[in-house]
Amino acid sequence: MMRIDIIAVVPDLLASPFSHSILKRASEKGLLHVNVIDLRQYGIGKYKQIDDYQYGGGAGMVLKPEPLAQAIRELSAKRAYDEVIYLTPDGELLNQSMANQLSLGKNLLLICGHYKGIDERIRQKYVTREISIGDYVLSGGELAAAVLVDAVGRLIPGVLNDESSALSDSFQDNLLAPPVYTRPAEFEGLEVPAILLSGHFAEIDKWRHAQSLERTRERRPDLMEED
Ligand code: 6GU
Repeated sequence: MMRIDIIAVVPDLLASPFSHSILKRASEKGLLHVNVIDLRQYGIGKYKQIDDYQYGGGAGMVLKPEPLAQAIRELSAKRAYDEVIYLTPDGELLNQSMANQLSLGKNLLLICGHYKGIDERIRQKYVTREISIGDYVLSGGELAAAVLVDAVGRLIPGVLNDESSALSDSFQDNLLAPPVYTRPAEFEGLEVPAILLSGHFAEIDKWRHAQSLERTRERRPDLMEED
């Protein structure tokens, strides 16, 4: 059983993503447990303050260190985390090999920022890893956390029905997936490639691999130069 705790500013954004499809099955099978913590419950004073103006001036609020530290300490007292991950656009870019690696862990703690981010000292003292899901800016880390949990959760052994299914994903071997077809054999004048109807499975494997290479060369040549 893998456990993922998520500290969120807008926990409602994480209400539904893990209750459908593959991640729902993962939780029903007891393979993944996702627990969302509302940072507000660690807020300071009568108004449960969690953010504040930034020193030095400038627009945008920053998440105060005390509520985050309190939440992280309380959670860390209950279990040891493999990683404390801060979701941030200036983090390491998420890719399939990171997802593979994270899926081997037991407990993960994810921290979602908001506004201008979190006080730098939380990053220094508590965060072990910083991850971005792409070169664009989201309003908060929650949707990025949902993406990370989906990418990691489906890789937990036993989650996918057909164990080989993750192996044929795009990126699993740094190649994009080949095109796929289902019935009918002819649709709006377009036919399914004859090789797929041939029953020659060795030939079909070769065709698919060639299609993967061609697609990757055309669309993502950068993948072919990696590692
Ligand atoms: Cl992890 N957070 C936010 N706020 N924006 C992002 C991101 C994360 N990754 C890409 N854009």
